[in-house]
Amino acid sequence: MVFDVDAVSGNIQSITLFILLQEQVGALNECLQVLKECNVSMTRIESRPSKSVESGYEFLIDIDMQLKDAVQNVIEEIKKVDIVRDVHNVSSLEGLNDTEFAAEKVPWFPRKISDLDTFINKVLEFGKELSSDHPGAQDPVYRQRRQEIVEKARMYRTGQPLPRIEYTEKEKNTWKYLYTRLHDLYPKYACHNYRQMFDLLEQKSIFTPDEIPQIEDISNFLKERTGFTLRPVMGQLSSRDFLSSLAFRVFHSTQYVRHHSDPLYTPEPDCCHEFLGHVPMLADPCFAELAQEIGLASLGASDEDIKRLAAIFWYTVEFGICRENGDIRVYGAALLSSYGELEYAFTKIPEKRSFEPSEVANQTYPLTEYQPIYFITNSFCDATSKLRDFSMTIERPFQIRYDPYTQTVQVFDSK
Ligand code: NLE
Ligand code: FE
Repeated sequence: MVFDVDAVSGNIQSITLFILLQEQVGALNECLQVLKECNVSMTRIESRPSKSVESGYEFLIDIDMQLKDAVQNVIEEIKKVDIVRDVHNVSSLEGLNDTEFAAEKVPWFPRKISDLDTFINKVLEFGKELSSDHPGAQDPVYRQRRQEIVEKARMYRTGQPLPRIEYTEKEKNTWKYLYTRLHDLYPKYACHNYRQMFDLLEQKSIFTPDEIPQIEDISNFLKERTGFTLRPVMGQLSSRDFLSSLAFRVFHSTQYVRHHSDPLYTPEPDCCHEFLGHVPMLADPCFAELAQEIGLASLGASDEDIKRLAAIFWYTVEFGICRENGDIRVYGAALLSSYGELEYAFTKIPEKRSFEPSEVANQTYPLTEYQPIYFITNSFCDATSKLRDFSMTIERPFQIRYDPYTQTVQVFDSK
């Protein structure tokens, strides 16, 4: 035994160690042996492949220490293990402070779930004032109704009950019309994972053609399935803000309904798009994990990288198509919520290319028209693993870990 940290009494403190190992059979075991010899109890461990060292592995290990000064001794002992490339106490850094962030020119990002409240009034052009080519732009009654609905999103703060909307007959008719039309197309065009979750939502009577679901009921459903929750939003957020919320498994959802004059396509997100497009996919555990990973990769990323992540998001989460049993199927939300574009996507008009993250990341796209190009992946699983590979390539001068218990992100120096 090297020394016994329990020998001195004091308050127990939780310390997080960052350890970088060269991959080798039993490598981790050797480090854990050191902890055992130091009589240190480990309370949590996380691992991932290293981005900086080839065939290296990074571990974050939480240990309970009674004596703070003993941490350095433990670190020194671990350093002696020859496959250890780096080890340091990341909890002592308590994240990089604001001055360090400013020096590194790291854009601000949310650290805790209530930080998402800062996005409330930051909506893009469509949000409060409809742009002129929106079908509802010239309809004062529609605009007034939207105002009423977004007002509830404006008042919402993290932790409050999610606002419920009493939808009008006109809105319910729009929903019902789109729902029934899409319902007929899904068996032919929607991917397996989507249909499975859609069926479950129907079984639970959350999805029915007659009633527009409430975000509260959907959020409770998602929470049980994947830990995702919805929060109301006044309109479209910037890519940076929107993506960052995914790090917390929070999905921003509009509550207003598209204009009744064109139920089969709307240029911007509305609740039909969020519910019929995104919700079934967010209920899939594999997809949820992936969505969060993109969110985590976006935190503090450069403007250039946010643009690339947003393009990848666009061509997968919004407009993704995959192969399934020799056919092509849709998993992208913006197609799954638009009868018009869903049918169009399967015609010969749009170009279809195979999905290559590095190509897609630099692709530009129209926001408010049918897409000229779609990208196809080999399978839904392949799409998620390609997305993951891409999100791993985003370089930042620090590392991030999400703590689901406190719903906070921990930032630490990885240099
Ligand atoms: N065009 C989609 C629809 O009609 O549902 C909405 C797109 C949101 C990005
Ligand atoms: Fe969307």
